[in-house]
Amino acid sequence: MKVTVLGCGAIGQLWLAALARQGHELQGWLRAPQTLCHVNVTGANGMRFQQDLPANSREFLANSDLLLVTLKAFQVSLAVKQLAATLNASCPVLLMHNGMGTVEELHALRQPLILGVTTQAARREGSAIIHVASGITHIGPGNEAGHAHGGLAGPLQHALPDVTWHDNISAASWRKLAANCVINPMTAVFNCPNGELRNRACDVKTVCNEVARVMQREGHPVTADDLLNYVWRVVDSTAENISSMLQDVRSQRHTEIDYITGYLLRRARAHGLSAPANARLYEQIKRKERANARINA
Ligand code: KPL
Repeated sequence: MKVTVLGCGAIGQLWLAALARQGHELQGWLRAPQTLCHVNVTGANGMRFQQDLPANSREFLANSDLLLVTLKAFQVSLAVKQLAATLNASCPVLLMHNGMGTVEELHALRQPLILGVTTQAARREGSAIIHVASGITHIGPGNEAGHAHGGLAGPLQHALPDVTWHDNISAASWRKLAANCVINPMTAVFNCPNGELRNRACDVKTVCNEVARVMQREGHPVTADDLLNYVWRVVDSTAENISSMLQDVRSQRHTEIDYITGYLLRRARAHGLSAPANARLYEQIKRKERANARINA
């Protein structure tokens, strides 16, 4: 396959390295245009991949068989819209980010849209990307045209297992959203690694119960206890992690809160539900974002 990867951060480089090892033709796409994209990944097995791959070629983009988007949620729709005119109308666009809401923003996209939810964990150490833990990547259609692209799961599975195709990706997206609604803002507010949320079990339960109620109204037959158990499994398996939102807050960057808790609150409102614990977390993170924006101004 000929693949363009838009967003060459930790997850983007992980896929670039994995797909390159399988002999696929690759390019990176960087927001500040460059001719080369440096990929430096140490795999979960200790194997290192270090290579300069081509970048930002319009001709390569026009002939790509897949556009894999690994940007932050708030960067996705503008960046995809800017490339869509060059992409072949039949080239699937696979979005892999935390949070939900980009599908709505890309409703007019003519290309097939695929959504990906991954538990692959990677982090940056200096100029290197460390593949911290293997996980599962769930993919499924994000628009009508996306339904025809279940065959993508094969080559992706060979490159970076496990990958599973779902005809309906909504349940997997909502479960990940639930974990992100609890872990990301709480760790950013309390400035702690994920595992320390074990000391705030009561708050975790309250936030999680509100998410479960919204999920039920969205048509997902989840119980509050099942969802809470799932969230604790994610907390425990990522106990040492500094969540992506806490990393963003510490680095005074914009966060994905509008696509995580913000999305949850929009869906709660649509169903006439209130979610006060989530609303409080949303306000606390927005306050941090505003303070950081003032520092950077
Ligand atoms: O997805 C994550 C993130 O940090 O964004 C979790 C699952 C919370 C792991 O840290």
